[in-house]
Amino acid sequence: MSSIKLNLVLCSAILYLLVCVNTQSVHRRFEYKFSFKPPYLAQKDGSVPFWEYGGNAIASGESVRLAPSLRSQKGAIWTKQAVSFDWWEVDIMFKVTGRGRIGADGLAFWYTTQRGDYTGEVFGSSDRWNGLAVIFDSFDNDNKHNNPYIMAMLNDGTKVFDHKSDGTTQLLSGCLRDFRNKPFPTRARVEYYMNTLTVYFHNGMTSNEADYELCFRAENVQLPRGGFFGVSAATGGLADDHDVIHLLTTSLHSQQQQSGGGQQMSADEQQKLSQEYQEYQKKLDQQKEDYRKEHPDEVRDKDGEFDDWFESDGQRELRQIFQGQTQIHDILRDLNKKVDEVIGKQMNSLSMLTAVYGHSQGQPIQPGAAPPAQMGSLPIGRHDWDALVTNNQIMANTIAELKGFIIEVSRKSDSLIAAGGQGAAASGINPQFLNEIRDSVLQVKQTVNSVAQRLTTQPQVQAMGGAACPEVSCVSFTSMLLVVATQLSLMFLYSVYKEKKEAQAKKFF
Ligand SMILES: [Ca+2]
Ligand SMILES: [Ca+2]
Repeated sequence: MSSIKLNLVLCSAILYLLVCVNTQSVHRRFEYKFSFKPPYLAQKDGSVPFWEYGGNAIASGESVRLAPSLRSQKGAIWTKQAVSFDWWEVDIMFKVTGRGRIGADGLAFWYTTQRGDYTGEVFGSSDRWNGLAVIFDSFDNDNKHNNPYIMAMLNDGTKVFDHKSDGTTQLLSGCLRDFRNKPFPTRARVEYYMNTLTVYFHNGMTSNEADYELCFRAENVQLPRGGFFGVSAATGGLADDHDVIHLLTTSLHSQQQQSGGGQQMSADEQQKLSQEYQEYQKKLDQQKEDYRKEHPDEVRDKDGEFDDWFESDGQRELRQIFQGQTQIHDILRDLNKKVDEVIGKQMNSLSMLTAVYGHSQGQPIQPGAAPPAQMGSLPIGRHDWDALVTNNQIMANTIAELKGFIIEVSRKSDSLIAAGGQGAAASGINPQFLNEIRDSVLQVKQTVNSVAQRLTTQPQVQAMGGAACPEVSCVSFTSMLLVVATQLSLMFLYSVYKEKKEAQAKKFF
């Protein structure tokens, strides 16, 4: 009993915490100047609006290939503007793919005071950076069998990244996750809010948006203000393709920030920004229109590329397997949620019944009887008490009805056995099958007898103790009766069906 109470206290404490967290709501704003995504990620001149890229990086309409699967390639993409907000969340969707069982070197997300070089030494960007690097390190340089690895490293502009040890002694935190060659794009969500840095990772085994898991959380992280966002990648002797499909930035503002001086600024700024955005959108639409006019045969070309539209048997099979897996995963998660709900409800009812039982010990519950004298101190009112007593009565009546029903079924099954025995020779029903049915029916009869016995002894026990039947066994008992009844009816139907079928088969011969 004490463990149940302890659990309840814990549950309410967690609920309270959740409510507290929810009340401190975060205002979020999508920052299009610090984001890119398909379609039309790159414009027709190859530029990515608000971003600049270099090295071996190539941008297309669908993704930015930071480093292709060739030896010793380096590339990066950086925001043109410095960040103007304190707290942010960046969602990066990327793919690291290669033919090898192992690949190299990896990819890095940056938030630094200066944009890095396009030919730097650290995953395609500069060493001795000032700010944050979240590194997706594919290659196991120190041969400790702990790569691919995701890690964050802070630098004040003095430290040189130690490739030989994969930065093991320098990292802030990290997690061992494989991000290469996944069926769906992998994703990372880097959140920096109130000096807490959190990295979530989506392993790309499903296409479900909600399947992020925590990689690490670090508190008291001080990042410099006004930095630049960037993503870079590099290959070595081994080479993977490093593609970034999208990078979406959201600025995070606490409630205080909203109600403070930020309000005035945001009204003007917002109007200016939305105007700018509309102009940009118009320009983009115009360019798309021009492009279509200049390339009228584009549609016809696309028709010719039928090969892309088909998939091989292997590809289809794989796709179907992953779709199935995703569905199973979703169902399991929903089931988990429901089981949690049921457990919660059960705990509530248990605690209520425990309270009632504790106070009414020694005083049998009689239908229509007045509640006990100490009712006033109970956590339930008279109304609840009456409801409980009525429920009890209804339950007893239902059990009595079920008993009658089962006795009837039992009688019918007896006559069925007798008829089956006579008709077996005539209709040619397999004697083994009949024996099986007989065994099952005998088993059921035994169960029914024991049930009937229990039903007759139960009222006496109730009259003596008032609570000799614990709540849990009552519930399983009723469901057991139902199962027995269903089983009997099914068997009856099956034997009739079989007889008919055999008779039909006979007609054919
Ligand atoms: Ca490495
Ligand atoms: Ca390593």
